[in-house]
Amino acid sequence: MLKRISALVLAGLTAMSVASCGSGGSGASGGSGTGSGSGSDAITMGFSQVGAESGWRTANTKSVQDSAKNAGITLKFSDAQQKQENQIKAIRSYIQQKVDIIAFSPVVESGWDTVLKEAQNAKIPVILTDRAVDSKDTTLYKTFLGSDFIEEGKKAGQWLVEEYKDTKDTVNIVELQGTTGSAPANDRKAGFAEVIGADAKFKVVASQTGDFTRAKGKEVMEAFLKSTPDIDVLYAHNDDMGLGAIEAIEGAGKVPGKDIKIITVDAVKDGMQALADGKINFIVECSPLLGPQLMDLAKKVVKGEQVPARVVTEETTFTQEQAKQVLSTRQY
Ligand code: GYE
Repeated sequence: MLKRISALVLAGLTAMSVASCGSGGSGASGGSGTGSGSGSDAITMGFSQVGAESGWRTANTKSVQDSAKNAGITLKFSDAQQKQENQIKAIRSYIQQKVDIIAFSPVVESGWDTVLKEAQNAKIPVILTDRAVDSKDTTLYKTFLGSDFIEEGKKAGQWLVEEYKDTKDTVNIVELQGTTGSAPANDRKAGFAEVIGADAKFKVVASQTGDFTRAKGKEVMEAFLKSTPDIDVLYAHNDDMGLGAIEAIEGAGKVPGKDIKIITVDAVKDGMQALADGKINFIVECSPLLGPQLMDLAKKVVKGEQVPARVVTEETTFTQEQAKQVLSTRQY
């Protein structure tokens, strides 16, 4: 399977220089002795991860850690356990430690301006990875590397439209949303709604967060099954919630993939296995392997080179047949 990364260059936005973080060392590395030595190439990155909520996240963490090692970048890593306050604390501590660059995957979209301003005032550049922020001031970060989540939601919707093209009957859909306020939850919902909204037969009869976890996906699906008769389709914003929901569906004596059709996002191994087994019907891919690009971008930013304001990961989709073919070579 091809996995290509395409860079969309938005001219002009990234022209700001990062004079203080480069090789000069005057003032930037203070006296803390974080490997500044000759001062030139050693880069220390502070990375604040969302948490360990899903298979996707585990693969993403590994990708970041492995790539830092391969790129010779010293990584200070912290896990925020899906809490914004923990991420803000981590970023502040990275500022205090005078790292060369900060990268983070913001758990939710809003509420970052103050801490990003603090980093900017300290002249420490920031890269957003995986998830976006909704800050109006785009000079607060150098670039955003990650998927187009609206597009992912649209792909999920398009499959559904095609699958039900020959019926005029109402299609009752339940939705398991990702973490409330997160970019992937907001955008996967919006992209999906836009596509299915063109035909009134598609009805989202229940929609609730399952926080991107298996346990919550199961719990919420159990509640849906009790409160909502005649569910035709489940749209889960990630594989893990879908896998939890499958347990709930089987527990209720129904057959996942048949009695209730299931669409998920991510395409991690466990999800692909369930797709190949016929329990999931369609998966929209979202690649967690962002580490190598992140390290490349970080090196350029620290050198003061221009980088694209947005780097979009290119992704595909999988049917049950396609899952059977690629399962054995799946990396995550
Ligand atoms: O889809 C989900 C994870 O932000 C793209 O977060 C990521 C999402 C991913 O927990 O499984």
